[in-house]
Amino acid sequence: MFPTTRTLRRSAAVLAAGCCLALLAPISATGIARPAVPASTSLQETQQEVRPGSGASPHRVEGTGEARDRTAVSRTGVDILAVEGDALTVLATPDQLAEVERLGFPTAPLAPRTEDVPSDPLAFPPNHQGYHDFAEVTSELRRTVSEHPDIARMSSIGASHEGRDLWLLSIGTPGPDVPEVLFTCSQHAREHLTTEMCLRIVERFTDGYGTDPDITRVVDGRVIHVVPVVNPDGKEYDIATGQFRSWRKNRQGQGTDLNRNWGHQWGCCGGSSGSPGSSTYRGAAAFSAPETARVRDFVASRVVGGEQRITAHIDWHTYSELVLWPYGYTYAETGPGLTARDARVFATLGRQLAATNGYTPMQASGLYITDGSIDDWMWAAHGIWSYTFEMYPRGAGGGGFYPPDSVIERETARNDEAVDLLLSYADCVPRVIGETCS
Ligand code: 0X9
Ligand code: ZN
Repeated sequence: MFPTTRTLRRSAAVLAAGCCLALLAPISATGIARPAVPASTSLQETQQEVRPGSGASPHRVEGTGEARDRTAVSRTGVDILAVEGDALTVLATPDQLAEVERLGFPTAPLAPRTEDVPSDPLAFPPNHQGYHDFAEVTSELRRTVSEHPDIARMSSIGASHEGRDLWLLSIGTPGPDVPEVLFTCSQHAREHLTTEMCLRIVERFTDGYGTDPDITRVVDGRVIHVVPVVNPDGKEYDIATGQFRSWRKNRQGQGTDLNRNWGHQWGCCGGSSGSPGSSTYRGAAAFSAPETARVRDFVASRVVGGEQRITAHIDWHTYSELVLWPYGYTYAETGPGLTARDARVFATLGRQLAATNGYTPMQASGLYITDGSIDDWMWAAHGIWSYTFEMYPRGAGGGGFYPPDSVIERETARNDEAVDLLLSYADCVPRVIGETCS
């Protein structure tokens, strides 16, 4: 069994360290040896289940220093695992590689790495037992509300495709003059560190209430909404065999990439795929995934008296250490519903957020074009100042999508200041460029 209490969670790495060394196991994207590239920019991700015999193998793609190059490579259908300097690390089939080469990008094979074999087929593997699976998230949230019934409420905003609850933990007391901030985690199944980020936010703003004056002030003046696992089916599937599957999507059919299923400019611009087997499959229609639809409905429910109470949002991902803002569907800095002033607010606060954690700030399309992503919709549909954070590691060296649990404390704490900063601006985000709000 793995630890469930916070105390145990902190000591899990120590316990696990004595357990197992790496043994041979099926190759997974988890274990892909990505070249360590200094000053790497970022990443993207994969999408498909990676199995021995799937025909996809890890390759380096050179000459991809520009967002347009990365977008072109992405459109061939390869799984982009990392964006580091002028090169991409991808999982690609022979046909995809041929297409990438045809486009003029040199490729080179990379050696796969082996993966740990877990001791418990239902748990996270050794060195990862400090991560919370869905049942542990549920217990942690239940414990939190039982210990803090005065400030914390737990509810389900609906069910996933396979029927799991989409938990919402809300902290603080709503009111007409109380700005609300939303944090969403684990849209992408394998990005388990982000669940831990959401749990940390829950823990910090509940345990600190009444003892830490800064926390108390924030909770008295804001409502904090946290959805720790937007994609519980995918998360469970990723760990169900005890070997990480490098699964990205939800579990509807062949899987929908939830971060391509949102309803602003859905499927518009070559930033997603219409093929169900693709890692960036956008789904049959915008909000065809129950998980995105339920978050959409929750956000809509926060429109009270014609006004959206949620003013700011972070959607947490891994990895590459980036702070991203809308729009992702176009390279243009402005677009319908996003003025030059809005772009200035996004960029100014985005840079300030990145200054707190050392991440690299950029407009989302600076990474590569994505359409149907959550942040574009949050802004366009609700005027919510929405950021996407790509957490640790920066590049291949730190364990990719599966860093050991020993980094959880450090890499989630690293974002405390950014979270606090966003909360501090939630009453008037344009204050960041000197504007006042009525
Ligand atoms: O491709 C994605 O969905 C994100 N990268 S990940 O590796 N976590 O999958 C990046 C999304 C960037 N675009 C927007 N935020 N709009
Ligand atoms: Zn992601």
